[in-house]
Amino acid sequence: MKRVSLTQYLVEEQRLHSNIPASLRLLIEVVARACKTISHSVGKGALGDILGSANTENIQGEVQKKLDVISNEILLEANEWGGHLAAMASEEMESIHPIPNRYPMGEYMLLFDPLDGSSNIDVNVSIGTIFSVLKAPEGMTQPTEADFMQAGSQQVAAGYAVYGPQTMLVLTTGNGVNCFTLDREMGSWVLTQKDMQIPEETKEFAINMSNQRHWHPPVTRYVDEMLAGKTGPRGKDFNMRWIASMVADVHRILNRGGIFMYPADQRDPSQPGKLRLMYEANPMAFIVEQAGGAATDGRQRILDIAPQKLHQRVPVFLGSKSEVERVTSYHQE
Ligand code: P6P
Repeated sequence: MKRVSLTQYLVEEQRLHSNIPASLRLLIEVVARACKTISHSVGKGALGDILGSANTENIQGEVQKKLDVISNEILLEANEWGGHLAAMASEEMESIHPIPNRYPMGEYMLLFDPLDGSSNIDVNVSIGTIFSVLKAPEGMTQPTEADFMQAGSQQVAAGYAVYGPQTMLVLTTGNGVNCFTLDREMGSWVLTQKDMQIPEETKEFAINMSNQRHWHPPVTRYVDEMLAGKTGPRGKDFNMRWIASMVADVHRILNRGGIFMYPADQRDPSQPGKLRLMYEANPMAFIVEQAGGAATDGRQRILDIAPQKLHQRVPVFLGSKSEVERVTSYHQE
């Protein structure tokens, strides 16, 4: 296949759909370049002073890894001077990050989890960066958290980088999902998978089974039926995967199907699940739906949820459409 760079792809996509104006193309290219820098840092491992704890806590009360803080800084510094953004928000920062006054404000707002899967950093398992792009409200002059409270259906772009055996960038701007592989020698992103489609059927599920005793009945029923295998109500055997890096689990599902679940459970009703709506569930739901899959919180489309708080959590069921519809129907019975 003739090598198509990220820039060429974005220019041609704009010609086709007129939905990637120059400022959005700049935003995506800047984020992609920042992900290259994060990939380089992640790849150093113990050879760079980047592993282990930063001895600080984020808003979630989670101990931050050095790479969490480094990745967050890389994304902030890469994006604040370009004039394409009005503000940023990150899992690693309690409040929003307005563009400094010394730079012009743009029409977009960028949200990200700079390094997702931190528990895997120190043991060399794939991790990733997740990002979501919203339009700044018309006439906004001083960004506030309220300006970010837009449903996932309002996203103009979303993507993730996965730092694994290959470094890959998966992107949607609302016309399908495309995947780019980092050519480390050239330092460029090369289009390697076009219009990714999630198989509607699957035999593979992803959930952290250690929480099983806390699940609500619909989840228990759904998983028990799969564990019952060929002689059970599903009439077929299922396989299980849990990488504990959402980006890696979602990337597998984009490529070969599956269902990813991080449900609410009976432990703490005020914390429904572990994943955050604005910069984990929404971007992944946009990508999954654009690839022909489905994404719900057990009752409604994730992209339809009206956000209340920047760091709010949401239960997540996403992947092969037939399985997401089944487990969602169990919640509605
Ligand atoms: P658990 C990583 O910390 C993360 O936010 C997601 O990437 C991942 O799917 C989940 O948490 C793993 O959670 O409870 O299995 O460690």
